[in-house]
Amino acid sequence: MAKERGINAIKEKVLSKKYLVTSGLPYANGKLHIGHVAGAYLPADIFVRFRKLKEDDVIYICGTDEHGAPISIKAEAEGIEPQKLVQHYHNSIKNSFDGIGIQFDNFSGTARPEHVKLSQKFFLNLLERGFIKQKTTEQFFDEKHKRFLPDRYVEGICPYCKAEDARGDQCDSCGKLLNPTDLIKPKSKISGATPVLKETTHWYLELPKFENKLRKWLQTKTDWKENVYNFIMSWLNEGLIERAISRDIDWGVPIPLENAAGKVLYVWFDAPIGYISATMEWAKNIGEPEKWKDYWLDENTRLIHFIGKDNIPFHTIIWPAMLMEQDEDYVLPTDVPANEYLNLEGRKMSTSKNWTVWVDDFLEDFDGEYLRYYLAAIAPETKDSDFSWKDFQNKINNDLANILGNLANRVFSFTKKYYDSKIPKPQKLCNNSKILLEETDELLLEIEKAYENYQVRKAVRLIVDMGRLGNRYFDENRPWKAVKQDKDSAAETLYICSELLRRISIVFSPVLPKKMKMLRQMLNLKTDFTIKDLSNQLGDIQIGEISPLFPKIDDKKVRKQLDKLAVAAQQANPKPQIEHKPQVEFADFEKLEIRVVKVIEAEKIKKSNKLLKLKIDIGGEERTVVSGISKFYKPEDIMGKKVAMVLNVKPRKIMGINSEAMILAAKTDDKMKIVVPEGDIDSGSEIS
Ligand code: B3M
Ligand code: ZN
Repeated sequence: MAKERGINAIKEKVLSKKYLVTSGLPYANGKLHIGHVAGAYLPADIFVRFRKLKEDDVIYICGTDEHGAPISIKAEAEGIEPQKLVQHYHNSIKNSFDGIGIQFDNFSGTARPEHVKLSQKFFLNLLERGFIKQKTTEQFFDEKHKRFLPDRYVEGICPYCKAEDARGDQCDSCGKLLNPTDLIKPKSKISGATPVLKETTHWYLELPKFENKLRKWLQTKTDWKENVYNFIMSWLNEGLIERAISRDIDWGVPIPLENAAGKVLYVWFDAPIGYISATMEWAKNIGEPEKWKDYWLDENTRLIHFIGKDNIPFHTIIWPAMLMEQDEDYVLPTDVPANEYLNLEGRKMSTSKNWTVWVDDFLEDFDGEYLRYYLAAIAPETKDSDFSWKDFQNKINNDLANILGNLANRVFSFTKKYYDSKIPKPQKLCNNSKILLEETDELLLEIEKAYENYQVRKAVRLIVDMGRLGNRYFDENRPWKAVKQDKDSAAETLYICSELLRRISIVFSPVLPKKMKMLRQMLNLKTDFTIKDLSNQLGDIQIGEISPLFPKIDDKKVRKQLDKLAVAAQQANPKPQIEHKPQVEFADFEKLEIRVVKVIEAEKIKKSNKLLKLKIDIGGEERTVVSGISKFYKPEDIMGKKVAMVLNVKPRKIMGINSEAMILAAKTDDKMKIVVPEGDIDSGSEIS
């Protein structure tokens, strides 16, 4: 199945030429972070750039998701109007995208009038065709704030995986879609109180009516990524249910019906329609208002939705169903290459705990293309992956600086120094030059296939391998020696390495557009090119201005980032600050007599739930001790044990018993551990 799927995928992808690529619309309630970039934006941008290399007709459409509970919750928290909030974060997110070279043909927003109008049209089409019904049900109501609580205003325990922080519409831990009433121990996100159930009327998309059509359509998707295809089929096999598509909040697309005052469309109903409204806006912006139809109303369009895995159900079940029953014959998603999650330093990312890397912060210290490279190299394509600052530094300094940057630097500086920056194209090539070029031709084919199949990790690995081949070829040919005896052979080495770098400048451009443009300028090559240029081998070389392609990342900058995370971790789980006691003289410490003693008897003291009565042996001398350890140690736990005790604290009467020593134990709020010597040692041994 997988083999057949792969071949089909490549054959079909090569044939069709028109793409409409989208990425999940980021909520306009926060800044852009690396998890977003790795999941839905970088993979899409790389794919779009690759398609442009192939001279396909491709547009990349996105925008901010500006409705829904997350937005109104945040706006209320900040005491501003939702419109103001979304405008702020729309700009912030767009600036971050610009900083890392994510290039959309249009970046719109769903609070715009055209989007509202189109969403209402989608709703009415489905209603008139009998795919939406009205239902009165009980919904959570916050009595303190006198308002109904839609999905994301309710949090609780996931009924499936028992995750504590499940939201009313979806559990982030197991991905299950939920209704707020499914949650265990639900609580209002506004007041924290337990909400009550009250009757309210809403509109429901009758998904079960789409089951057969969806199954038939999904069965043609055998070339979809395994993780996506399996998720959908398991979802379908659980049976589709009607889903509420309206909410009792005032920020959103108003339901276009008389009896719907105060009700708006559920954000996940209107958001995907944003893909179309943003394309309409794009068409208007380029002065061809009807051009959006060339993409959305043409069955030859390959509609590719890049998303994170939590958005799979909406993009592969609900959204296609919505498209199937409209007055326009919209194209259905051709592919939905969802990525898995990106973790950070081995832990799940959490924006609320600031356990993330904000793109604007990253750009203060690092080149945006370094983020592109690293997130491509560790892309969570088939399983979650982990962003580690040390690994980031290593990959940049090794793969980019030491392999590719070093190759370019030595070839170009050598050419400048010994050949006055000019090398004529050699008339004939020696054998190992031909072999190198043949090896890189094979790699180029594999790289192209990898891009076709959204395997950016593989593409990037193979490109770095090309750099390794170049360095090995350079070292084996030793041009620094050859230049003294046989200048032409040294020239051939430099020429071949430059040709290799030229090829890399083309196939690496989807990942590192700016850096590859720099490389091409050093080679004095045109900076607009397509994949066809791969076959235009270098003519005479004229090296231009050279500069370091990939400056290394120093430890200081990485340290600064790790310190930031340490602060975030401390703030998220504040450890109680230890209050130290005043310092004492060493002589004071020496007055204490601390020894290893053996517990030879132990019993609970009646009428006390804290105290044990112990008899200890101090190397022949016996004493009685009363210790407050019985909440953590039963007599049998401590009997026969050698422990540390202070022997010269004045004896004290405790519960009528004369206690002649003090046991040493480490304790926290809920734990206590007695201090014992590591390994055996005689009773009475002094501890100092
Ligand atoms: N706004 C983003 C998310 O759930 C959501 C995507 C909408 S795509 C139509 O993370
Ligand atoms: Zn769950």
